[in-house]
Order: sequence, then C-alpha cells, then structure tokens
Amino acid sequence: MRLLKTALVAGALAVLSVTTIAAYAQDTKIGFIVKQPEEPWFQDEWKFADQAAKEKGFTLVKIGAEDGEKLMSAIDNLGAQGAQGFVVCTPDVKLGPGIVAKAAANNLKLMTVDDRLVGADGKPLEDVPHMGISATKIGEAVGQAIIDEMKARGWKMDEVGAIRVSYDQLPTAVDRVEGAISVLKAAGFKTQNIFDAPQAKTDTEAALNAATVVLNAHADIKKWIAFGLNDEAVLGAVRASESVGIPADGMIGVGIGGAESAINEFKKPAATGFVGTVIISPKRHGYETALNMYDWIANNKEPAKLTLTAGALAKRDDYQKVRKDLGIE
Ligand code: FCA
Repeated sequence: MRLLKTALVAGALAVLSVTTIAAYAQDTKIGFIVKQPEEPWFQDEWKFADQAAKEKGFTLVKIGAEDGEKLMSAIDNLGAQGAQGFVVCTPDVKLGPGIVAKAAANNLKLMTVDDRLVGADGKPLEDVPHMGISATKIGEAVGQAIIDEMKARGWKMDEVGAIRVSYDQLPTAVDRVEGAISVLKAAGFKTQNIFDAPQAKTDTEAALNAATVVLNAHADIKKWIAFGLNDEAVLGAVRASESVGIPADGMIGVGIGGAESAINEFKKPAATGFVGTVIISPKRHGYETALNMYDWIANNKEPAKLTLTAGALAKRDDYQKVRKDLGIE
C-alpha cells in the first residue's frame, strides 16, 4: 500500500512538473527592441527571433524604439506586461547605464545585439551579454573588395576619392570604416584622398546628404569609392554619385549587411556603383539572441558575455549562393 502511494505521488509530481514546464514556456515573454524597425536588417532579425519564439513556445514582443525616450518607456512597458527579459539594439549606446538601471528596476534580464552599450567613460559595459559583428574584420573585407575592384577596373589610386560615410558616435561604425581604411592605406591609398561624410542618422537619406557635400566639394575627382557602417550608408553615397552625374563605372561602393536593401540593388537590370556587400547573419543575431534569452529565463543558462559574428562578401552574381550558405534563405 505504501509502495502504491509513493508511486501515485511520484506520478502526480511527474505530471505536475510537465504541466509546469509547459505553462512556463507559455508564460515566457521576451522583448526584442530595435532602433530602426523600418530597416530590412532589423526586419530580418525580428523574423528569425519569431522563429525561435515559435520553436520554444514563448511570446516575442517586438518594439521599435527610435530614440531614448521611446526605449525607456518600452522597457517599462515590458515590465508591466510581465516579460522576463529583452534583447535590444539601442538608438544610442551612451544610454547604457540608464538601460541597465531600467531593466533592473523592471526585473528584466538584458542582452544587447548589434550595438554594444557603453558607460560614461565610453568603454563597453562588459557585464551585459552582447552579440555583435566582428566589425574591424568585416571592415577589412570591405576594404579588400574595394581594392580588388579598383584593380579590376585598372584605376590609378591617386586619381580616386574615397567617401567615408561616418557615424562616429557608434563604436561598431568606427571599427567598420577604420577596418576598411586600414586595408586601403596598406595598399597605398593616400589619406588626403579620404573624405569624411558624417551622417546624422544611419539611413540612406542621411548618407546621401552627407556624401553629396563631399562630392560637390571635390567636383574635380571623377572616380570614387565609398564605404560606411551598413548597406544604407553606402547606398546613400552611390545615389549621391548618380545625382551628380558620375556613371556606375566611376563608383565602387561596398556595403555591410546583405538584407533587402542590398538585394534590391543587385536585382536591378543594370549594375550600379554598389558593387558588393559583406553579408552578415540576421539569423544568428535574431534567432540566436532570442534563444539565448529564453535559455537564460527558462533554464538559468546565462548567455556568453561577448559573441562576435562573421561576414562573407557577396556581389551581384553570387549573393544568392552566399545567402544560402549562411542559412539566410
Ligand atoms: C548596426 C547598424 C545596422 C546593422 C547592425 C549589425 O546596428 O546600424 O545597420 O549593420 O549594426
């Protein structure tokens, strides 16, 4: 009789724990906040985060926060909804300590993606788990792709101008463009032929405005190269070159991203000055970060403090294959 009782209790407990786990997964709510929801890269991140939510059975709350105010109220909102954590690409990395405090006040676990938070001293907040791209390396790949294309076109480096579409308040943006510049310089490109085009926002329109200023100031230069933190930045420079009458064979732009902005460009019937992009992985940045957050909440498994992802160069003729190899399609 006692045996039977024990078996019954054990059985009941087993049933209970199974139902508890199921209920727990259902109750898990994770926020995914991005700084520029209209940008295809972030749309893709969300898409892959959704995939993780579907697989694990948690609720994903997607929020666009274009400025600090929206971000802070989004975090409060997640707290009020009973979420347990969130992944964020912040509109401003200098909000770091404020974001950490807000997350703690709402009892939310915090992980960052793409753009790493910095403290008052400008140094990264190393305690917050982060997934970003290997910015310097990817920038170097951009620089190398540009050098190779200049060679293929038989350009003399001294007659070429470089547009550095910049967003220097964001460390990953600086690392990306400086990576490109280091390769250009090593190949003999002169520093005085590199012109800074600071963009007010990280979108195509802001980059177009910034690059137009440079092109107008150096109207004597007829051959141009362009690089920046993402595809949008480089597309802005390419559009600017078109608007001042530089033909496609007078411009070499190589971006970073490989999402729809770049793909639409490659799909155009005639090649433009946007010759390539280093494709990065929205699957890792979306799916994996969401999964990391879920594991942290549900299984108490804390994410790695720092994960840096790689990129692969793609051009008009091979981007579909590169995307496939990266598991993006
Ligand atoms: C930054 C950029 C995005 C994307 C991401 C990986 O957040 O603004 O376009 O390149 O890094």
